[in-house]
Amino acid sequence: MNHPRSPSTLRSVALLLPLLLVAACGEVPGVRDSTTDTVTPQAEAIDGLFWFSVILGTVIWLIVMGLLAVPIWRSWQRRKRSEAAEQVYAPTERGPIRYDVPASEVDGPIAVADPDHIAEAEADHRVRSRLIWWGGMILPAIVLIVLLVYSAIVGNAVAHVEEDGQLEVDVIGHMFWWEVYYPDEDIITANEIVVPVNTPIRFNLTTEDVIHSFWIPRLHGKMDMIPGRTNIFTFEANQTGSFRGNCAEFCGIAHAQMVAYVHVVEQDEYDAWVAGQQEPGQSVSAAGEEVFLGAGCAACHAVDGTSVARVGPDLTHLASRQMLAGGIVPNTRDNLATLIVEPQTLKPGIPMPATRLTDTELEDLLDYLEGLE
Ligand code: HEC
Ligand SMILES: [Cu+2]
Repeated sequence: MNHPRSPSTLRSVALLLPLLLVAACGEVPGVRDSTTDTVTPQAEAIDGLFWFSVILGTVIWLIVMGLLAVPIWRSWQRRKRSEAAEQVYAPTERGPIRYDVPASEVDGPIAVADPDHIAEAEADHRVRSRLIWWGGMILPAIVLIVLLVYSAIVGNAVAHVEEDGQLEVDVIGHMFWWEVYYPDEDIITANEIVVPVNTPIRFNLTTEDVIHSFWIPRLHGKMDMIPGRTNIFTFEANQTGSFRGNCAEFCGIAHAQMVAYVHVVEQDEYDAWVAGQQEPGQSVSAAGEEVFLGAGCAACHAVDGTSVARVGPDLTHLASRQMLAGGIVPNTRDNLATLIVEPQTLKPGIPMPATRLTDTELEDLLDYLEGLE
């Protein structure tokens, strides 16, 4: 065992502090992911439960620490007293004998003989057994029941939203991106989900492969995406903005780069977005489309009319998205080029092959992709 203040302990503490500080800074500029900075009644209810548990836990911890301090303090007092009466002499025939024992232990048998001490010991015993019953069983049971009831109430409250005027969106987890389908609007997109503000929303969560967990901290708690099952994730955002989240269930090598955005916008902006998404994909570059089809991209990606492939994100309206590759990099020409030529550099573990193209082919393909509005 290390001495508590050995250099290695000091070093780990010294390393840990900046690490914690850095962790606190893990924020994308302009985007806050905090669970406590809520924008829906659902997240707010969960936040309430969180703070209730934290405060209750802190109070209980302080009480327990206080109770622990009592015997420690008492034993200090006892030691101080015994140090004061360090030497105890007992007369015998051969003169005084020194006992090298603490006075407190010599007290023992005398105390039992003393009726006052007997009463005191009995009272002490009663206090102790009451402490065990109340502190060890009754109070913890009450605390657990309160937490159970409160979390059941919160769980029930966040499981439903108003059904009238509800917008339904299917969100399907893939390694390592999110497929998004609006059944009523017949829109298909990826990674960025656009929804109107002040409208009850229902996401039907499922997965195409392994278990993922959908989590947008400012909107709601985590919810698993389980093969063969649909989990319902409901919320109503009362504020516009872009809310970011990450897959919260380890699903493979690029799990940490499986980012989702929910863009909450005003109703008219949403309507305009829907109208844009419902238009057929237009290609501005016929040469680029040829490259796209020739390079085998359509085996995995659909662009209106080119294929029905769902292995990779639908690219019909790729240019309308702000981010690329599971929400990890901005949708720029440079990032598109890297994604096509060396996808593993952009996102290690991505199930998309590198494509070899001539410079002209690449430029044509990029024109084509950038034209997919
Ligand atoms: C074997 C299947 C496959 C092939 C072939 C393929 N891709 Fe992909 N592609 C994927 C997958 C899977 C993703 C999503 C990966 C991720 O984000 O984790 C992806 C992502 C993308 C994205 C990002 C989309 C977004 O919204 O984030 C673009 C753009 C793209 N591919 C273009 C192409 C082009 C152009 C080609 C042809 C040169 C191509 N892909 C060939 C599987 C493929
Ligand atoms: Cu995942």
